[in-house]
Amino acid sequence: MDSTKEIFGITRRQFVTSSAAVLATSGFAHEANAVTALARQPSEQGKSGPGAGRGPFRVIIDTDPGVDDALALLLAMRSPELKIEAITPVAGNVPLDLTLPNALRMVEIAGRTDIPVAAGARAPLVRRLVTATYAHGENGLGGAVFPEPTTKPVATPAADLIRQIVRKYPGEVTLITIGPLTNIASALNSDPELASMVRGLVMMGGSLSGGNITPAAEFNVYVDPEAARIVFQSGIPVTMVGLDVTRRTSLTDDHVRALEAAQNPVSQAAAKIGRNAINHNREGGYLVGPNMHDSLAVAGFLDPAILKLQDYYIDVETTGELTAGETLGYSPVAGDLRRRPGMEKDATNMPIRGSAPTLASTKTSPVLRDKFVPNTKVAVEVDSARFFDLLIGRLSGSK
Ligand SMILES: [Ca+2]
Repeated sequence: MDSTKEIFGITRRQFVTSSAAVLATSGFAHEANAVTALARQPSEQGKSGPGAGRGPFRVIIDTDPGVDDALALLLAMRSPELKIEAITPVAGNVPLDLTLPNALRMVEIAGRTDIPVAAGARAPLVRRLVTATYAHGENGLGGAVFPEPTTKPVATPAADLIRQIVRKYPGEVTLITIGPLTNIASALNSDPELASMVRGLVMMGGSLSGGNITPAAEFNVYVDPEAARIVFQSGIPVTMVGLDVTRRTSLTDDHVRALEAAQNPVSQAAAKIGRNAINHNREGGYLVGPNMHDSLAVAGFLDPAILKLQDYYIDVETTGELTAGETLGYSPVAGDLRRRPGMEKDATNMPIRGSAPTLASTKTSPVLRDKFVPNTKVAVEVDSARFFDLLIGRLSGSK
């Protein structure tokens, strides 16, 4: 499958062309176009909103459960729009020895042991693993305890399974990644043609407004920045659902009470995880949260009206002593770089530069890209109420 394959109902070439062309038109048109990236999916059948008979869409969910991963997995498994081809745990919030059984627990709770679960990477590509037990508890589920799973993972390693599934359904599989990107990067590294066969990648990760594990970096990208960079530069159309929007999705007592009231195993498990997470957050003295980062990425795929997207060129800082894992977003139509109507065309020529040369270097200032070409649609606004309607409704079984 070459670069003309279909993505969201348009070809990859059209995706790039339309993204570039729209920059030459008005800011409003740009915005309108940006919003359509995810919205193309429901429009395929002329319907809108969740549960409108769309799909099913083939997806692989790459995850590091993780409190919000657990709820995201349960949401996905309760969503008829998704044909979940595999769940591929990776080391992240907690080590693989916990993320793998946690994923299997969620599959059992949802009664979806038909979904293959494949063990992924134990460590990032070139770094030591940094975990987030401070946020997710020692067991990764905020201290909510569930029985040991009896379901076993499949024998195929995650990166191999990702490659096999994408090759089996070229142009059809969307990767939903809600953990560090090690498994995906490993799959892409093993098969140079693979990226062109992936329909799209919806990522919880990154931020254009500061980090959550360092001032610069969001956790998933911080853990494996080299892997994230491979993904952003792969040519796969990426939708980045980062802290810019996920910070606006605080789980509340009311949400948890709604889950507790519903008498089904998924809702009860989600309530237990949610209750523990809220308590854990309060004990930590936080004023807001816990945020449902990962569920938002899944929900945004299910119901594109939840997120507003904007075209960016995203790259990842990998060498900064203080900034490794930072996602840099270039847009010639954002902030001070906005041009008046009719002048946006020039802005697409914006070169993307690295740091200035040092006195010891004979090189001129490196130009990383000679002009702006978007590679990512970044979620810049979220309809949080609509998101929680979907999340709580699906988990409780009322929607
Ligand atoms: Ca996660």
